[in-house]
Amino acid sequence: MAETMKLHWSPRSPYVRKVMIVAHELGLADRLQTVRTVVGGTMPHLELMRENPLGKIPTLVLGDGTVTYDSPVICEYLDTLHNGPKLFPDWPERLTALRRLALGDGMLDIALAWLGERFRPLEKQSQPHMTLWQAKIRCCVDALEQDADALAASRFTIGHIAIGIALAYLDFRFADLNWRDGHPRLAAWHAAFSARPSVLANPPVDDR
Ligand SMILES: N[C@@H](CCC(=O)N[C@@H](CS)C(=O)NCC(=O)O)C(=O)O
Repeated sequence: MAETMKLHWSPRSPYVRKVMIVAHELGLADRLQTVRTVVGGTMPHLELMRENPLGKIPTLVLGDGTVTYDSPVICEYLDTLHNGPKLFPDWPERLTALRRLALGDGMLDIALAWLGERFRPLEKQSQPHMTLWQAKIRCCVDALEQDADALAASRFTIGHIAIGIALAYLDFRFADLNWRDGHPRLAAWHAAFSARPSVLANPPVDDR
C-alpha cells in the first residue's frame, strides 16, 4: 500500500495551496495527511522548527520520517510518485516551466512582504517599499499578459499552477488592485485555470 505523508498545512497559505493542487492534479491528494499548522507573526513555532528549521509551511514529512521543503521541492518530489504526464517536463520545455514557477513564487514573495507591511501600524509602514512592491506586481502582471496566449497554448505544467495561484492570491488579499483591468487575455486564461477541479477543491480560506 502507498504510504501516507504528513503535510504542514494552512488554507491561507498560497505555497501550501500550490502543493495541494499539484497533489490533486497527480491523483496523490489522498496520500497527504494535512496538519493545520499556524505560522507567521513573531512567535517561533518550535515544534515545526524541529522538522524545518525555517519554521515555514508547506513542510512535508514522508512515511520514514524524511522531511522536505520548500514548496517547489515538494511539488517536484510529488511529480516523481506517478507515471502520468509530468508537471515538471523535460528540457527544454522545463526551462519555461521553471521560469514561470519562479515568477509565480516571486509574486507571492512580494505580495506576502507587502501584506505584512500593511498589517503594521500605519505610522511604521514604509510607503517607498509598498510603492516599489506595487510597481513590481504591476510589471509581473503586464509581463504575464504578454505571455497569456503562450500559457493557454502550452501543456499544463508547474509553471501554470504557480502563475494561477499567484493571481488568485492577488484576488484573495489585494482585490483592490483589480489586476484584470487592462489584462483581458490573462483574465481569460485565469478563468479557465480557476475552473479546474484541482483548483476548485483547494480554495483559499481566511480561517483565523
Ligand atoms: N519559499 C517557501 C515560502 C513558504 C512561506 O513563506 N510560507 C509562509 C506561509 S504562507 C510561512 O511559512 N511563513 C512563516 C514564516 O515565514 O515564519 C515555499 O515556497 O514553500
